[in-house]
Amino acid sequence: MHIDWFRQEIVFKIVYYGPGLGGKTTNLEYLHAHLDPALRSRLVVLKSPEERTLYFDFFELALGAIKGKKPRFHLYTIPGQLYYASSRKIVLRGVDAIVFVADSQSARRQDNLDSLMDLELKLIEQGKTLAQFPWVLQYNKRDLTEIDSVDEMEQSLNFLRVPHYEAVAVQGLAVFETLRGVIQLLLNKM
Ligand SMILES: Nc1nc2c(ncn2[C@@H]2O[C@H](COP(=O)(O)OP(=O)(O)OP(=O)(O)O)[C@@H](O)[C@H]2O)c(=O)[nH]1
Ligand SMILES: [Mg+2]
Repeated sequence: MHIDWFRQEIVFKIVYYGPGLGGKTTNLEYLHAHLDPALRSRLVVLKSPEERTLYFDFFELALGAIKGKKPRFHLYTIPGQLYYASSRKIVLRGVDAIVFVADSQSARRQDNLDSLMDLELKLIEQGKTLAQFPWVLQYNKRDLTEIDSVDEMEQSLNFLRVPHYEAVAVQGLAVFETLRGVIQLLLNKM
């Protein structure tokens, strides 16, 4: 979080984290397409020809007012592919809250865990830890057939009992709920 004194604004950074192809960019694209254009900036999407995030995606969302200051939320995604570790580290710098987008497909179980571990290690480098940080879990791709049950995903990933959302990001299901949930946690923590 930082305060922009000139613009009288509080700026929060929310990062969508998770394994490659889990649906992070899809979440941001859906939010951006369905928000009032007056409340949001242009969407910056940096994709490879194969539609994979190269560096990050980003847009800014403006909401209400807190004690005379206008909160701005900077929403970012990270590139999930393994070899973009340095981009992930840079995007995660100064993060205030996280949406972890897990891929519900059973074949991705280990990738979800690896990504969550990678996130924890990067937070520790910043002197933070998941146990004391506002974050939520999104179990995405609930529309597919070869998926783990929500109970199984809870057992595997939600050892800290954070709020979780069952989503189908391509259809926009639970995409706004997830964002509302993480903003709520973040503001409660303030
Ligand atoms: N069936 C299904 N497909 C989805 C869902 N959400 C996203 N997808 C698809 O999954 C693929 C990957 O989605 P992205 O949003 O690009 O994934 P990402 O997490 O940004 O991936 P990286 O940028 O590589 O880290 C795309 O083809 C999406 O259309 C979902 O809920 N259900
Ligand atoms: Mg992406």
